[in-house]
Amino acid sequence: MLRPTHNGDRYQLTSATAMPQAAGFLWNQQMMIQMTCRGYATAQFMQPEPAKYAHAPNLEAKTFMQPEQNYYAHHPGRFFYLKDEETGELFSAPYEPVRAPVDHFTFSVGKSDLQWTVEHLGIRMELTLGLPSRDVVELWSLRVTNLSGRTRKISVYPYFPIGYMSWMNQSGEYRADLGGIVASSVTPYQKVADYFKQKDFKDQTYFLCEQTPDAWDARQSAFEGEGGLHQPSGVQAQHLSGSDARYETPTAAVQYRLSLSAGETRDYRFLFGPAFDDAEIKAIRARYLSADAFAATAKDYADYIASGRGCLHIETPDADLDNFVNHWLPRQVFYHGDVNRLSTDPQTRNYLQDNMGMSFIKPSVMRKAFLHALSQQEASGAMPDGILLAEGAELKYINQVPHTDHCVWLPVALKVYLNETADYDILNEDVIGADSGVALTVSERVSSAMDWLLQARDKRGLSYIAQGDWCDPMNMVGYKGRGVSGWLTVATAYALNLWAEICETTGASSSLAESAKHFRAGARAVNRAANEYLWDGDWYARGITDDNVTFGVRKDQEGRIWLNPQAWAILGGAANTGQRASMLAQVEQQLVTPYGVQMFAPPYSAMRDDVGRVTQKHPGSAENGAVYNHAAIFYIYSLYAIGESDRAYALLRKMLPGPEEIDYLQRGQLPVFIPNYYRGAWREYPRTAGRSSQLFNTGTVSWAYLCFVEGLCGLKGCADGLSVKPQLPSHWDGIKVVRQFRHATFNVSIQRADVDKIQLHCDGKRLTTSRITGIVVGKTYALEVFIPRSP
Ligand code: CEZ
Repeated sequence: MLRPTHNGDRYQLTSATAMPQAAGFLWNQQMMIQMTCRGYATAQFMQPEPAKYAHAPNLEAKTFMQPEQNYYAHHPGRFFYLKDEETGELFSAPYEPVRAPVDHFTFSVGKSDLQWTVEHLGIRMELTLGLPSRDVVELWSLRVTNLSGRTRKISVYPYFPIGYMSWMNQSGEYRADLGGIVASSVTPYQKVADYFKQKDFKDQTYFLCEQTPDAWDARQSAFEGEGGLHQPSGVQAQHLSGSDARYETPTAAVQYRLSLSAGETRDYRFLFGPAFDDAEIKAIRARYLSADAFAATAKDYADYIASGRGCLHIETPDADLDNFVNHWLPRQVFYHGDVNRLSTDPQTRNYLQDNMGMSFIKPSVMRKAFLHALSQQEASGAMPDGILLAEGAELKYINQVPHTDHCVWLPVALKVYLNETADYDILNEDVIGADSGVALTVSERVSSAMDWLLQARDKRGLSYIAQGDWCDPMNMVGYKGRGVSGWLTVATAYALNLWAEICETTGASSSLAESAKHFRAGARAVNRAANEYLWDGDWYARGITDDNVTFGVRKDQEGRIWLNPQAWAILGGAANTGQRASMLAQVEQQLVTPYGVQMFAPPYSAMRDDVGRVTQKHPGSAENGAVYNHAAIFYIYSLYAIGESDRAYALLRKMLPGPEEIDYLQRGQLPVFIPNYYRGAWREYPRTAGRSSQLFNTGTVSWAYLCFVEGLCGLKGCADGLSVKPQLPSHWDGIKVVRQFRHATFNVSIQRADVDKIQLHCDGKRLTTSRITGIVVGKTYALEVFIPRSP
């Protein structure tokens, strides 16, 4: 049903019904498209805010990308009907809208294209979707082959619904001069000011055909008629009717009537996308609509994707894991760092963590993003809720709700960048405040952010939560101004310690040495407060409400134990060895499921109005007790930090669907990305537990890559080189790794042997330390690492 090909750089699904939501996605800096195996599509492009060129058939609300989207018969998609002209039989590729059982189905997800092969009625249809690396346009190719051994008369109908474009103005028609269907609209607005913002929008949607079709429909109702999408009236007729749409819902359906001799093949190419005007459509056609241009574009796009290939190649006993780490995980990290989730105002924590991942792929991107984020720091040292990326961008959605954690992510992201690059010069870089115009160095700004965290605490020394911390929807713990976050308290200690460590490492100036002392002392104070007020006997509480109720504690029926405070108490040093042991045991007992570790348990079944809207989400979905992978990866990272290699690996492996078929079916997702969550509520709702959100926007991936690089493989950068401390799960004998690091290549073999501590050989010579220093740019090193048999 599901198999990797070509060394795992493609995954093929051979059923359209086993995992109906299974999807792949492609993007460039201007657009993104996610397509399910059955042909439904969700696409967006930036102008500069996210916009659509194929719409739902009804008025749509604007929102950020959502998990677990439901698809329905009229959902936007890209479909190809095929009719046998002799018998009238019909099917559609990939699968929707006809849903005819076909003889052969393959959905093949590649890193730089999506393909389908569908065979039925003795005809094969092969579809490929590609994107260019810059422009907003879908490149579709269709190959039709007659497999039946006799001459056939068929009609093929590409059908690309355009949907309800606008309540002000929408239309569509076939344009012989442009060679396709063009739908026009005016993006609705009411304020005069919006006219000036929107007048340059790409309000046209085109569907261009390389070969002139025999017939077409540009009006949805004419194409669909009384037959419905399973049997459109247009398709039942001999010819599509040549309709237009005049303030009616437009569509793009065209017909090719053909006679194919036995074995004959025909190739077609189409373009689909948004444009401003005819001139732009003509230019797009000229640039892309030919066999040569398709080939050149595919190569260019593959190069673009390959430019995000990451710094790690592994060969372990688990081939599916290798596929994921070598091909798909860096791709998803690259997506996040390259396009910032197609948002012009990413949440500050997302922006910093998504770019943190770029440290492994294109460190210069992370550097620039870090400086950009700091330029929006407030005079108080606080970081804003979102980082504005485009001129005229505004803080939207969740960024209008005050959250108190954003400063934490500065040292977290910076540390990863410094480990990877040793670019300590960045600390002396001047950053000019966007509002204030004041120049401060990076280290001054990070210090002021850390001081902000230190002062944003109550009399007890616990961190205020306002209307949320990392957990966005935890909006009512502290909205009256008194509630505190247990997680943010221990995370503050982690941030302070990280920053102190960076200051100590550079150590050059005495002021940095002073800062280090100051922040170490701050972290100790914070941790003392955490232990005094938040330790509940076996684990840390999640917080204390405005009305002084401690929650996330033993006596709670719901939301009893939360993962984040435990993970970050390990990282930040609040927890001593004894506390760690009891936390780990409780997490194991209360939170670990076959699909990963839940963010908390039990899920809330009803509103708790001193915690907030997180408790109103469906139990087991999203933040309400799902296996929320971002929270899970913090915990995994903390396990690697304390050498809990087996626990860490077991949970890390569960981020990935499979490899057993039953697990794929339950999760419903291909192993080509990590979703933001798998359903939790494993005890309460086992039927849905494990189901993927299908949402590939998640802060998880930069941390997951970090866990593979620095945790599992233990190949972590330090100021003067590369430190080597692998943490293989105990059932593995050895692995091979190729690690790109500071412009050198390390071919690493890690083997269990009869040694009592790690032994390192570099280019045949035994080293006395476990780090490689004096790394030479361009050089290839051979490392042999022997690790003890029992950890
Ligand atoms: O958004 C994510 C945020 O992007 O939720 C995480 C948070 O740390 C990330 O920064 C945990 O709360 O508003 C909501 O209720 C949504 O659930 C968002 O919080 C959530 C969405 O999954 C984003 O795609």
